[in-house]
Amino acid sequence: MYQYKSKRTVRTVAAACTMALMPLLALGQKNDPNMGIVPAPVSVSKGKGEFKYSPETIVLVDSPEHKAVKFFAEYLRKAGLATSVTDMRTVDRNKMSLKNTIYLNMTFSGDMKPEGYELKINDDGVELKGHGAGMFYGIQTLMQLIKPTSPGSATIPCGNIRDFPRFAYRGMHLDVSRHFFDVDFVKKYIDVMAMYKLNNFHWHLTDDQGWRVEIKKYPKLTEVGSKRAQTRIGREAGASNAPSSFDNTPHGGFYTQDQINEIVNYASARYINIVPEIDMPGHTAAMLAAYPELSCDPSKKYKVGEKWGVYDDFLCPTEETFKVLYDILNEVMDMFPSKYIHIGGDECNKASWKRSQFCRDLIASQKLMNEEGLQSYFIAKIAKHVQSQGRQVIGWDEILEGGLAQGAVVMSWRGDKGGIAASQLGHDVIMTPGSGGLYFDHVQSKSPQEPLSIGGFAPLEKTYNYNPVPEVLNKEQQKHVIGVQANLWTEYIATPGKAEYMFLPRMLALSETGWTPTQIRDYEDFSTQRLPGHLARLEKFGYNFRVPAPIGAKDTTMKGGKFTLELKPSVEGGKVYYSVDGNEPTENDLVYTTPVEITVPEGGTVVFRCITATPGGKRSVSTTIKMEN
Ligand code: TNX
Repeated sequence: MYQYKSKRTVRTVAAACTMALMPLLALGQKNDPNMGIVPAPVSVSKGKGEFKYSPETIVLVDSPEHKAVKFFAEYLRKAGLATSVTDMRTVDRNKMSLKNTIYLNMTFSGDMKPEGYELKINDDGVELKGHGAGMFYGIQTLMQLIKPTSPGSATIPCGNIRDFPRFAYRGMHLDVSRHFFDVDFVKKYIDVMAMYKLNNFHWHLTDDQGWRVEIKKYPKLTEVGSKRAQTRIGREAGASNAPSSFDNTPHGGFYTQDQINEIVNYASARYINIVPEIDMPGHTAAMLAAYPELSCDPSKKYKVGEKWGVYDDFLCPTEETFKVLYDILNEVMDMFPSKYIHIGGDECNKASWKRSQFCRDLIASQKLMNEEGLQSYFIAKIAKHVQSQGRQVIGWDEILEGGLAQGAVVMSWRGDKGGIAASQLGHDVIMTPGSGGLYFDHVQSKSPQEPLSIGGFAPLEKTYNYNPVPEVLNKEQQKHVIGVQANLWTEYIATPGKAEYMFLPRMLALSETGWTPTQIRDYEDFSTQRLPGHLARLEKFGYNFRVPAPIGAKDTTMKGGKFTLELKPSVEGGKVYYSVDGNEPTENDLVYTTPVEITVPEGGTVVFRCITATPGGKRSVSTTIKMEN
């Protein structure tokens, strides 16, 4: 949106401009009602003044062993705000003054919504009420509000916040099969999820291109299945199989059960559940490379996938296969305490089943309709096994085909329709459609400067505005939408830096979709008032991210003779650089300080280009504004 300095300019310029322009609010004129917090809380009333945190401030707690309290104490220590944590049980409440204290209150009376909290910040003290996850989320909010000033000191703006999430399931997915990501990166991913109150980490551990979890009973899954000889370079479309189209570099990696344990505990300390996914019956080339006897044609030579896409060969539904899968799932359930176990079920094109006499016979003997029925038979057996251990299965929306297994939760990825159908059948669903801007492997802008990606188009605003509850559902059916998730598939994402570029800042938009009530969601407030501060904070924490275009700038062509361009850096503490000769701006170009006045000679054109540069030296892709007279 273009912003203009004065009403007079607006009128003059607007008269000369095309409809492409929707000027009007001066930047920064709108006051953020959410105290900068992401995701925006349910209710905020801003106060006056601030609480001054000093070395004398006492943190009072009901239970020092509580994991949220331990987390907060560790944060204070790392932020140089070390203070004494006093156990409330050791003091006389009647004599204790709450002045100059931060009281983490877990023993209050009265109701609190699940995962909810209440935070009161006055100039003489802070009180946070919550239980379990609620206390943890209150702490996350508090951490967003604390502004360190000098060593040992900080300020916290006064205000009252009451907050709880819209959805119980707020998820982020990570594909570690197409490219392996190490333990440190997984922890860093979990850290940022926790900062934004996301509570389910969907860990895509197996696929055609690599099996990434140690299974003691079947060691070849990792010995063989975790390594591929090489990887296809560049985009798959129209690709040849010529040796030159591969990188000739082995790729591999897996997590030992000890490492998995460590990560499960790490996540749990941050109130994040891990949903492990063992994809079946499709996306199993890595498994077949290790155990070809699980395929419909064991005489064939299978290798761990080196290209992307959907493979023809996958698991054969023999009793031997089911036995192996039950064993694998038993080990997985021992490692992951999650109520939900994801069993994939996506993109199984059934080619090898069609060729197999065994499958044809099974379809006949089980009186199934066809291969779709066989897929449903497969999933139902697996679901039954998982449920017999007291867990619930989640599957991609293909598990609807041929009949949905009892109790299965559906993850709707091919649009909303799978989610709609499943909730109408009375099943719980998690919405994660690519068409809703929730595929974080899709590009974030149409600029040729974006890095190579799988395609698709999911700009921040689209992610932000996705509505997980389709309007066609009635009230009862709507209750089956238990949450929302975004997916990070990594065919074209080989490094932590690129992964971070792809999921930030979109993860913050997702967090607000999952948490904040629809009525108070506001993209303008999110992207212009709150995001800049969060990006600066994420940069300090060592995250890479896609730097948004300067606020106020959008690729466009405008007609007219006089323009005033008012811009703002999209990252707090950053700068806007621009050029007026059409060249790509860099830090050596003009630095934006005040609104730029541009006069376009009659018959002429001015090409204005601008970027945001962050305090840490990251740059946005450039935005081009063409002005023609
Ligand atoms: C579809 S989403 C897949 C994945 C790919 C992804 C790429 C889903 C259940 N299956 O195997 O990685 O598209 O965007």
